[in-house]
Amino acid sequence: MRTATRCMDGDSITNLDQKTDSMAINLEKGQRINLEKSNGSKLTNFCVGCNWGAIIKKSFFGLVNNTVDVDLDLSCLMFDVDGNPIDHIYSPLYRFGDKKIGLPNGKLDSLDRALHHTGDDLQGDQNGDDGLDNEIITVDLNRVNDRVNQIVFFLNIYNNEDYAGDFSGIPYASIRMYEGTPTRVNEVFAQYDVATKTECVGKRGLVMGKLYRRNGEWKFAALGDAFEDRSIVNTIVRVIKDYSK
Ligand SMILES: [Ca+2]
Ligand SMILES: [Ca+2]
Repeated sequence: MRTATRCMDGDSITNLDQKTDSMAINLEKGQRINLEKSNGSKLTNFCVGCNWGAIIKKSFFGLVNNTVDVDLDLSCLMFDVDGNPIDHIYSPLYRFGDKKIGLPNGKLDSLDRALHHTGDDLQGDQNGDDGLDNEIITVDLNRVNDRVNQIVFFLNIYNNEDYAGDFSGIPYASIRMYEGTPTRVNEVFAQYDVATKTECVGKRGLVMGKLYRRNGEWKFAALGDAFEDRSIVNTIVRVIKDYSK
């Protein structure tokens, strides 16, 4: 079972209890989660992943399928206790440093090697839901640099020629946090369905949630704030401005 308790600042906190409940928490906007299991041990190694599918259009009589690739990008930014951005993970295909727009080039590893991105998927599942996440950031909280006080995760639709629509036009897109590896899901403990959420209609950027330290403990807060952002740059600037503390 999971219990909702009150923490000091009045926010409702959901505790994880993996031993007696295999159902994942369906994240709601603003929900906060204690990264603690029923036996009191801390959840320190887990994956944050996004599973999505390309758009498959059946032609007349369903004889030929046309597939429209969908390129979602899972990213995160790290902040110190004062809200200064000190590290990032986003696709290395974003060469912002070369364009000199004040943002660094993308990379797949955090400086402290605590977080790792499996790589930029440009297409989505081509043959229906394979049950695996297309982009994953693995997290080892024990290795996170002491200076990092907050890690904000966000999702964007890459603005390419294939797909110019919003989250609601994707056959399925969901974010989840789970124990396991990028190729093996042991236990999903929280999930959020992007493609079916009404607040994601017309939106192309989603500030998903954040890991943050409080009194030496890591916690997770689901944010679920969706925006029309046409480019990941819009979302990066937004996260730095509005979600850094
Ligand atoms: Ca991608
Ligand atoms: Ca997949």
